[in-house]
Amino acid sequence: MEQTFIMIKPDGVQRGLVGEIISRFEKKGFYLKGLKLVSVVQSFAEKHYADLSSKPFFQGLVEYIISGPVIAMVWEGKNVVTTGRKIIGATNPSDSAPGTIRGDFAVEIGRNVIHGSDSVESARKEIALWFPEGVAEWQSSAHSWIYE
Ligand code: RTP
Repeated sequence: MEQTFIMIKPDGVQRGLVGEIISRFEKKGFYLKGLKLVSVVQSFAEKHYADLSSKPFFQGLVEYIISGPVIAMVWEGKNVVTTGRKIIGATNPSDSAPGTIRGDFAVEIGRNVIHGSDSVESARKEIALWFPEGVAEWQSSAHSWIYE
């Protein structure tokens, strides 16, 4: 099944939103396959956001990501990349619908609480970058109650 990389950014950790965010993905019917608290160093943040290195906000983005620990996660499920982005909401919290994580908990684009892979291909790359040790293999006993 499809997997995605989800990161709760430093503001989400500092504001105590970790449980709330995990709960939303769990209740939806996705499976947690990897989870760790990480203090990101600058070179690693630059690697994760390499595609944005030419953007004017790049330096501020890197400083934000290394400003405190983050929660790195791998979630698995049907269409989890696209649906995960819907659960997260639009990049700019001013445009995120109420009911989404950013719509409910964020105001500023530079403090938007959470990251989610934007495609199956970037999910594959991000999972390899953040979880070189691999992720857990397990099957939920509720599987047949969630998936037909
Ligand atoms: P993410 O990678 O964090 O899930 O966000 P995204 O795909 O929705 O947005 P992306 O364009 O990849 O931007 C990555 C993160 O950079 C910050 N950003 N700041 N000041 C700005 O104009 C600006 N634009 C983007 C946001 O924290 C965004 O999530």
